[in-house]
Amino acid sequence: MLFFRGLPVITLALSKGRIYDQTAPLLDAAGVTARDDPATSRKLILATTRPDVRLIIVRAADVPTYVQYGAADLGVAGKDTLDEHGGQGLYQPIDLQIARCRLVVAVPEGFDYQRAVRQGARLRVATKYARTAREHFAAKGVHVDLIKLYGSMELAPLTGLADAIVDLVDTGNTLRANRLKAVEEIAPVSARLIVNQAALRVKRAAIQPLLDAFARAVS
Ligand code: PRT
Ligand code: MG
Repeated sequence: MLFFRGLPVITLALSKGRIYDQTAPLLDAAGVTARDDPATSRKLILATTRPDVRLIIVRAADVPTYVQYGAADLGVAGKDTLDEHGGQGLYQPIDLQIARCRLVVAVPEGFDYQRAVRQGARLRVATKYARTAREHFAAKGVHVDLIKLYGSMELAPLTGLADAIVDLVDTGNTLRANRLKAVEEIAPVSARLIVNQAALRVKRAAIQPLLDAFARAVS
């Protein structure tokens, strides 16, 4: 365990972009402000105005992993990435209600998805959310071949790689720009504060006030 003048150091994992941008005001309200801006700095460990609190910058999908193994005590992760990770070892005390969007099934505008499902067609589905997609289609009794992608899922149906995608939608502009339509909502998504379960037991005195400050900043 890391200490600063007798206080345990608290490490919070965040991803650059919308998660960082929308978490920063909540952190400010909790008295924690980064000393560098991750949008311009190349540092991956950021000191804050609280000498016992530091931020680490990781890929969005890696946040649950850092917290699961205790490399970070806390993190902020979308429900999409948490469901895909599985949530082992994580306590999820607060829905921060930021970075909101929806996880959906989308297909080309001209494709009759409901009819394909009724007819028992086997669908090729491209997604980075393989686990969530597999569970969703299994629960519906739809047969799918899943194709794992790491980004730009919208391209898959346009190039013949897949019949459908499972992806996040916010305004719907990206789907429209690529002549796709959402045909099914799998889940609403927002970012959650996550905590390593062991860290919460061992560092409760240090972590609980931060959780309380987050909770106050959200409500
Ligand atoms: O981008 P990178 O490859 O680095 O990683 P990432 O995509 O995992 O991270 P990031 O920062 O893009 O997303 C982090 C989290 O933000 C996600 O895990 C979600 O929980 C949340 N979030 C909220 C979103 C969106 N809204 C969103 N609109 N993540 C992605 N998008 C993308 C979506 O994938 C699609 O390509 O934006 C596009 C759709 O937006 P609209 O407004 O055109 O519908
Ligand atoms: Mg992205």
